[in-house]
Amino acid sequence: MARRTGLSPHVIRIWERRYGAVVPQRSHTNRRMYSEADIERFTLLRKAVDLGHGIGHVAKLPTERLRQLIALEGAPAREPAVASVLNAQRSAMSSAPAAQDSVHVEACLAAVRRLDAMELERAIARAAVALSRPVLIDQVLVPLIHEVGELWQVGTLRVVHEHLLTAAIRSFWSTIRSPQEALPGAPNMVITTPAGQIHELGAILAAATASAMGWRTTYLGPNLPAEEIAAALEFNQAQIVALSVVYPDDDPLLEHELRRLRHYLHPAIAIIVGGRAAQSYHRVLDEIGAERICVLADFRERLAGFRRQPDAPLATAPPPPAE
Ligand code: B12
Repeated sequence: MARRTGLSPHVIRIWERRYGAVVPQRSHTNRRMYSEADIERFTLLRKAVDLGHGIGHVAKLPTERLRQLIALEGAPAREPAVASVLNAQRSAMSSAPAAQDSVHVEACLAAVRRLDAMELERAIARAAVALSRPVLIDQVLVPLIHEVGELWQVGTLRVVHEHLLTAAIRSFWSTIRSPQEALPGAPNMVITTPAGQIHELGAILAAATASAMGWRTTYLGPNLPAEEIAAALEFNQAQIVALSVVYPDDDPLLEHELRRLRHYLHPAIAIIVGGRAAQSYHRVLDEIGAERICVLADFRERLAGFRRQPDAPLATAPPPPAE
């Protein structure tokens, strides 16, 4: 397959998984079985990428359209009319998700594989210079985290690789965050994960998303009991608490913690919960009036539409436990 298409097995897998470029059939032992049509499609996609198209722009094009594209652009000399068709096609495609990011994902992933902390930090920093903050988060960091998670699950990477990535993202977030980012008079948000939730990257990404939009953010790390979260909201006069819930999807302690949190907060304080396991707690989230927002783009919209309450509500956290 790799020999016939000119693509490495790794790229083939990424194009399949991340971009849905080809959906191969599976054998009864779950091995991928590529047809001639799949091979042609990968070959056309490789040529399109060689011609300068981002894989994200072309991955979902019908094969016939790809053939036309290669025939048009691969031709040695171009008539002016052809050039204008190409430009029209390019601008039509530019509304598709950008894919300049895949280069950055690959660079970061290569550094993770080599367990090269310095190179990983450099690769993230390069992406941060080249891309806007939302693109960096949505198109580089999120796919990178998910990819590392999958490679870890199948045993290609080890937990140390995941730890390296988590450490790099945590340190990247603290270096890019600057107090100047917060707009004057900006509302304040507390971001954390509830007690028992140790996966913190979703919370870090939510914090990075909010602070890039000019919010004052207080990121508290993971695994906080309800009364501490409420105390942080009270100290900072925060109006939103954003929580990330990733694993597991059936923790009764978490339900209890969420109810306790609601109990300590003024009803006007918004509780926003995201993360891959948030959906599993929809009942308790509905019960406490929390908003479930699992896509960072929706989070941005929500924050853009946020209106400060006229009289800032307070959380009423219980006093700290006696020594
Ligand atoms: C990093 C990581 C770890 C690290 C965590 C380190 C740390 N300090 O955070 C460590 C090694 C400790 C770890 C441990 C474990 N992990 Co883990 N881990 C991951 C990994 C790679 C990233 C997790 C993460 O932070 N995701 C958060 C974000 C990036 O992803 P997301 O939840 O999909 O969120 C998206 C949106 O919902 C949104 N979002 C997220 N949060 C929020 C919050 C708000 C407010 C908003 C608006 C949006 C939002 O943003 C994201 C981007 O779109 C994932 C892989 C993955 N695909 O997620 C596995 C994963 C979550 N882990 C998994 C497992 C199984 C475990 C362990 C049980 C492994 C073990 N055998 O010990 C333990 C559990 C520990 C525990 N007690 O909970 C599984 C869970 C499978 C499942 N059934 O759900 C995953 C999916 C890996 C896998 N593919 O199998 N893990």
